[in-house]
Amino acid sequence: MTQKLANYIGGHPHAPRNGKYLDNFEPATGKVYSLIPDSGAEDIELAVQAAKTIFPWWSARTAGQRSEVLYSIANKIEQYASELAYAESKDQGKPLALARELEIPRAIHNFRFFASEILHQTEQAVHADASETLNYTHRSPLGVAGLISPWNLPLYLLTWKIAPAIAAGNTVVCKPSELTPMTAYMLGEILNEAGVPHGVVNIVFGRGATAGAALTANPEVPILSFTGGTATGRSVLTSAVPKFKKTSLELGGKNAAVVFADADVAEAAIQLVRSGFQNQGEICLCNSRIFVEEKVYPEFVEKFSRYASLLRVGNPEDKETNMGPLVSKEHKEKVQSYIELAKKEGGKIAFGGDTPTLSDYFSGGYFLNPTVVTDLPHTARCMQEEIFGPVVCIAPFKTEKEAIEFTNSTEYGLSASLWTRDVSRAHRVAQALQVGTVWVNCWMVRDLRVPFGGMKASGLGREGGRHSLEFYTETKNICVKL
Ligand code: TXE
Repeated sequence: MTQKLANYIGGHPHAPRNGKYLDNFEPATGKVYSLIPDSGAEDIELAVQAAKTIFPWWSARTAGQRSEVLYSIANKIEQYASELAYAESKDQGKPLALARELEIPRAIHNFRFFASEILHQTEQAVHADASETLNYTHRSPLGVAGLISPWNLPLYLLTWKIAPAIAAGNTVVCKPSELTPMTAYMLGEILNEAGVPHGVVNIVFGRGATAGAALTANPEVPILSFTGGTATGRSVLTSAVPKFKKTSLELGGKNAAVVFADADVAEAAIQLVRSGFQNQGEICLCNSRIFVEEKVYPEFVEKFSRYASLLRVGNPEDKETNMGPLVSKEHKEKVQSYIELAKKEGGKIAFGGDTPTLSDYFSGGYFLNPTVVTDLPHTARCMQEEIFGPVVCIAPFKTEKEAIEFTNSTEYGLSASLWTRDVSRAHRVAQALQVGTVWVNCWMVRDLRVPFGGMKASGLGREGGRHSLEFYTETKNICVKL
């Protein structure tokens, strides 16, 4: 009997009102292994009402009381970490080891971080001249927050939204990606075991165009936090604008790495193979373009291609596996179409570009080998458009000015990494890059205390630390005559 998931509304499982379900495929085999609610506007409305009903009570809890609930959620996720990691790997395709090392620990950290952060919030106060008046800020939650998350890091990114939103005193309606529902479904039961009051968190499954669009349009949802593709981000913002909804968008990227000749070329190649192919290249922060100073270009391409060829593609449960399948048949076909385009654009396939040979059990899976493309101009479509898969394009540059120009040449501005031993150049180039995050001689070092988000077509707003708590609250100024 195929497992049927349910929406989690008001602390209880709910079947979709329309009785419809979507097939949920296992990426490693291509087989249907569960069914998810194909929810509509009425399911979203039910969830919004549950969240609205308890909002007055939840928002009246003290920061200390809300902090305790978040710590309890973190502890419960930790208790089920192994089951969640297995579910995540089966549902999204990422290696089980990666789910255990990255995905689940970050979900736990999200709740523990904001459980603490909420206790250290301060307001601003200003005494006017001659102390005749006192101005001070007062922050309050907005109400029901609509949280929409993508399929690549399902639990990590969903909890990155839930934790600050409820810490700040809001209640939430979540719409996870229909491609990877499993860990969000398990989260519902975990929240009940953690003692989260019913209605504070609600989770509705379904497609973006129906359930997602109903959530962004719902008049009783004044704040939206969205993570996903840039095109979808435009639809979300279009829906939010007429009602002036406070909106945070974390969108796509086409992140570049810049390797100068004075860098540790071998170390840069090792780190950039991780950065290009981790989670099958399905992390918005992956470096999918690498610009290398001409002097060391041949050496870098040789090392990078060799290291990429050592990656093990296969069974996500195998602890030796470095890359599992892509998330869906459609996504694999999209990535393959870009590999064909790269060849048409004059690129050379330095490694990969094909599918691995695996046992019959995985014959229906969405596997692709890591692919390295060289010699494309920075203006090529494969160098400009987000592929969001295991495809990395490498090209040479002559000057620092050219490296900056190439990096800034796309519509995106999410992140970049710089590899050089010249400290002044590191700071100078980092400040010239039009991206929200720059890593120097490292990648994906995340600290929740700093602002996170993209520029240009990569997003709107910043979340992280106090930036998240500011986003999930309204700030008023009160002026009192003394
Ligand atoms: O996005 P989609 P995906 C980006 C990544 C890639 C994409 C992958 O770069 O481009 O996300 O995720 C719902 N109204 N980032 O393919 O299709 C949909 O159901 C309301 C960037 O999932 O945009 C899903 O739940 N909702 C990021 C969610 O939106 C709608 C980190 C995302 O779906 C909707 C991770 C609609 N009209 C991935 N249409 C970052 N910058 O941090 C779809 N959805």
